[in-house]
Amino acid sequence: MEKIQVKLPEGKIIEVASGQKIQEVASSQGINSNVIAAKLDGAPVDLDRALSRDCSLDWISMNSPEGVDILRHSTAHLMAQAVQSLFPGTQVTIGPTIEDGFYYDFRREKSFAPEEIEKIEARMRELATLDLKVTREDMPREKAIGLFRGLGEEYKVEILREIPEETVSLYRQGDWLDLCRGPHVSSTGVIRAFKLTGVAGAYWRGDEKNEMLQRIYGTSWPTEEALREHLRLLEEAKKRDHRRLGKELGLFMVSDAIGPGLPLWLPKGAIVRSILERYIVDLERSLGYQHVYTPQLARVELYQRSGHWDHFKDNMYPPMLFEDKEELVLRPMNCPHHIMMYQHELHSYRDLPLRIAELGTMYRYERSGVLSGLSRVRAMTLNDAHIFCTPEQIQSEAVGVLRLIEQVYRDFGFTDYWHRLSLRDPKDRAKFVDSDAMWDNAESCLRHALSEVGVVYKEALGEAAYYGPKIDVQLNDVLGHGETVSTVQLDFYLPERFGLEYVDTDGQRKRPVMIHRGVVSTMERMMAFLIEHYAGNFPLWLAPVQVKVMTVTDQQKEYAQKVFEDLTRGGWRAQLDDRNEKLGYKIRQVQGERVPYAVVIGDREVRDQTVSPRRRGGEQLKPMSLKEFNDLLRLEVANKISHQQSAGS
Ligand code: TSB
Ligand code: ZN
Repeated sequence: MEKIQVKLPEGKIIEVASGQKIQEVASSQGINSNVIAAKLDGAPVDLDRALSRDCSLDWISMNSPEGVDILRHSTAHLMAQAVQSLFPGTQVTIGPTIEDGFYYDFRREKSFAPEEIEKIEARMRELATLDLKVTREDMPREKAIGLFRGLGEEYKVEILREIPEETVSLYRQGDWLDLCRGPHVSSTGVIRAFKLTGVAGAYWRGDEKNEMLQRIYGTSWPTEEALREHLRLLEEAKKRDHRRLGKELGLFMVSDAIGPGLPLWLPKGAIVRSILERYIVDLERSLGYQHVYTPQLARVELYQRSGHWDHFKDNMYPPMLFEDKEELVLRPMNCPHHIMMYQHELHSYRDLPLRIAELGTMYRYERSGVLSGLSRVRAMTLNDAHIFCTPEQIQSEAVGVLRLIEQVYRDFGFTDYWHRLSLRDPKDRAKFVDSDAMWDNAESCLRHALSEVGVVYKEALGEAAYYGPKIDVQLNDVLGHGETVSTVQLDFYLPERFGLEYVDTDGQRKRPVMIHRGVVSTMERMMAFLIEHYAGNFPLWLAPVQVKVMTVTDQQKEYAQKVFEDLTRGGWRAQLDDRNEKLGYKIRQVQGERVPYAVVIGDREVRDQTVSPRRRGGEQLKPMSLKEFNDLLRLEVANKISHQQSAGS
């Protein structure tokens, strides 16, 4: 029998008979049961694959990101099998994996009722218990088209028609089969810990002109414990969801009449935003930033010159033509406006670094599918700044921004974040401007800045801005998914495009460098994040309403009114609840509104001219004078203290 050589992950080379399956190699090597697929010369394949030539093997464990993805993909198949066995006539379309799970879109007139979802899940468990073998079969495309047509699967036929390859692969388990590239688990018994998590309508190919399909979402994990923990976090994320809390707490709204991605800030949300804005503007001014105002429109030529038109057009609203000659666009970024301001006068090295900052409102055309509450919108205001500096100043300026970010995160109490060095994809010459030397230089400057601050970072190819590499600070949400909040971007390109100059010490004209940076991100994204981070329990310094004064009975109305007025005059955001309602009811309401302090005025407080504050979490403080209460509030604001969250939330 012919022998072949197989190189194992640790470098060991073994000889096996040609035709041996990877599964057999794995067992002979005592590989543990968490391995659910393998890499054959780097390409992921099923364990059932037979080896026919010298090769190298690598194991894919269920606990690795790649492995869990395969597991989820196989679980999507299991779900489709269950659906088709329970509801004959339902057609399958596509069923990809997504972050933390998978979905499958089905063609069925009716949407799936909750009882039906339960049934599907139960059927999946039965099919998993049967431990059906999952096998792959390669087939000429034409034959596969005939096969699926015979099964009445029109969508698969349509998909197959668009596949360029002459041979396609099918996966079978029991009497069910699907068109799929794989790889998959070797048998359905491997799938143990899963749950169906939701249903939604979805258009075929995501196009609203097409028919509506029924999408079922699910999740799948290597162990029961991992599944349980994920479901717990999902619950927590749901409770904190800024779209739900934003509505419940009256912070912001979206209106269909205005349009998706164009949020409206309600009075309470507007208070939080204005505090946020004042906070960052004051901090930046103290660090030498100069805040400016510039318009949200500009001639389209400005963005042609900056390169946005070539590299960022997909995210820009089309120009508006006025009087047949003047074409204006809504700006997608603020940089060109600040560049014009820099060019307004001749600068010398003494002016640098020049830090031009703005709460700059800008507009981006984001596809409707990616819009989400406040965290991804189409109209937004960025805590933006462009630092114009000499090449020698790059590192200290970048370090300064990284330190500012750390300070801001400390003030907000953010601890779960990480740095990402976002680099271009050198193969993508369209998305990123084309100059190897420039990119290499900029990249090394950012690495130096990161190492000076001493932060560890991950690198991400293809995540750079078109004009240069950046350091993005990713804040994790409850589910551990990071989203870019702060960013520090190094740019040699725009100064070149606009021919920027400064006069150096030797009298020579030189080219400055630009650092684009955002610290608190857009007000929109930051607000979304803050709501979820605090679960709606804003610390005192940010809370839209800080103190609610409430009476027990009408007897205390007069004194309560005085306390309320004193607090308001003292600059506190206070409300008065002197309605003739039960105290328990009023307290429940103030807890629901997540107001940090409730001040209940009873007969004793009237008699002693005191207040008895009660913290959001339920902690009752001793009676104190109004002055003492003021001092306590002032200290809490000064230290940006965040007390525990309310008991019931
Ligand atoms: C920092 N020109 C630079 C600026 O000078 C710039 O615009 N960079 S950006 O494109 O990365 O955007 C800055 C930040 O805005 C991002 O890091 C992100 O936090 C936030 N942001 C981007 N797009 C959106 C959006 N659609 N909705 C909400 N916030 C967004
Ligand atoms: Zn910029």
